[in-house]
Amino acid sequence: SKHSLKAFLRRNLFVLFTVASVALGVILGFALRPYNLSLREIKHFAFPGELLMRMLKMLVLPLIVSSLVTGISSLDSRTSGKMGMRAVFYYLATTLIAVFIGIVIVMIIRPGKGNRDSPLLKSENIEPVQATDAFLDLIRNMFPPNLVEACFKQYKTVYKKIVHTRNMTMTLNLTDSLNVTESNLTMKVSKLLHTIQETVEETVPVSGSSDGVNALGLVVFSVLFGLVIGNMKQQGQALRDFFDCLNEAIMRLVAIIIWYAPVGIMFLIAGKIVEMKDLAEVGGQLGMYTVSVIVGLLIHGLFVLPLLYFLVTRKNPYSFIGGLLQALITALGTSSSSATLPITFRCLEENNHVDKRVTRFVLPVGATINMDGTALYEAVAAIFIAQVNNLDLNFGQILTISITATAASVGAAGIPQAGLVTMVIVLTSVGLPTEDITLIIAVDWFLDRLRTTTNVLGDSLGAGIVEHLSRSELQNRDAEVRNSVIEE
Ligand code: DAS
Repeated sequence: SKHSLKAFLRRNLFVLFTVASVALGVILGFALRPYNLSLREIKHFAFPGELLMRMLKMLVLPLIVSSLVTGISSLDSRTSGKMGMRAVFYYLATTLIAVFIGIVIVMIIRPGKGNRDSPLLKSENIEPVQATDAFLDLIRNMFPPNLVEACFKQYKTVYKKIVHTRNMTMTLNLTDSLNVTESNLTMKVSKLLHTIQETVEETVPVSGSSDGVNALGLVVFSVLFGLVIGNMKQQGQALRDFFDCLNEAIMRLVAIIIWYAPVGIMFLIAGKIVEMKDLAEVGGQLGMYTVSVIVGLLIHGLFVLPLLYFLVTRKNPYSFIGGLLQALITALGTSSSSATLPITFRCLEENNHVDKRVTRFVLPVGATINMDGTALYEAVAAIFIAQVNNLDLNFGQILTISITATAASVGAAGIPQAGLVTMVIVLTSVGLPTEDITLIIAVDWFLDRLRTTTNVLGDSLGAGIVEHLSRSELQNRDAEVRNSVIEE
């Protein structure tokens, strides 16, 4: 019929449009590299991409609050309790599996072995961060003193200690193989400092800027608030309607923004390709480290998670993933699970027809605390840094890394390079030098995109799994609502 053709075109046309925009972005990026644009010119060129990031981030705050409050208050506490338990169990299980895969891969490939042939940073006078203040910072973020603080301040202490970009003195002991001239060296240092500085600004919303949403604090607040107004029967109806309407309005805004997303993604990817360092400079160890992370993410994302989905739902996971392509590509472009959240909602509800009561509940929570890609990445990075320092980790340390990588991924916000920040906890937990984080910054912007895509994939398959496991409760709920309407 006409309608189904329209829906089919809209869904597939969109995905083709978005895939084409990624391909165009890559081509455009490589075409512009020979012009050696300055960082400023690149920023101007990639401006349309920054616009998309800001549009999506603008929606994140109202979307998380309205979808969680609506989702939880529309369920009775027994159902939401059961659904919550299933979701948390799924998150924990898949994150631990991801960490296990990462550790096995990095122990087999051993990227850090051998002499240091890649340009290394030996950075002086950076105070190593204690795991305690990193942990305390995460817990502190969950209980914000006020809603404004809840939304914006994040990672202030931890990140500022890792890289004092402005007054950080670094000496690059480049191996002679790079035959670096003096001027070239200063250019490298300034470019690297600028990159680190940008990472800091992007990840740590310093007091002035307020574009880093503290999703963890928001999720905790919204869950509690949703539970409470869910139990305020008639009295809470007005609020429940308000948040339901707010959620609907946000999703309509998403329907508009989604038309612009492919253009934004094209410029985001092109801008990053123009800016990235020459792969030749990256060096052997970092290259093998990148391969280790990619192999781990592919095994987890393309085999383990789909297999788990199939075992639970007996449905074809790859057709489910087909409906997610728009969200996965947005995650690849924006490297932020939170920013992708509006599109993840739309893909699950419109393409995969997952029950809204499930998506509203599990997606905001999943996008914030369920990060399989990040956990795998942090375990691999920690063991890589140990190998680079010729440290052989014993079983106890590897177990500690597994636990802290899981905890750190829960604490990482869904913003770019958050995984780089919370990795401090993993490193300090086994006594590894936190300043060695600067060893992997050069490839982090690329790996961040891949781990974010894995994070979004894990959250989405999780929604499908939780929906399947909760189908009886949902059907009972539907029956109750129908009966109550008939009674009225
Ligand atoms: N970029 C984060 C996300 O949005 C993941 C990370 O930094 O590890 O999921």
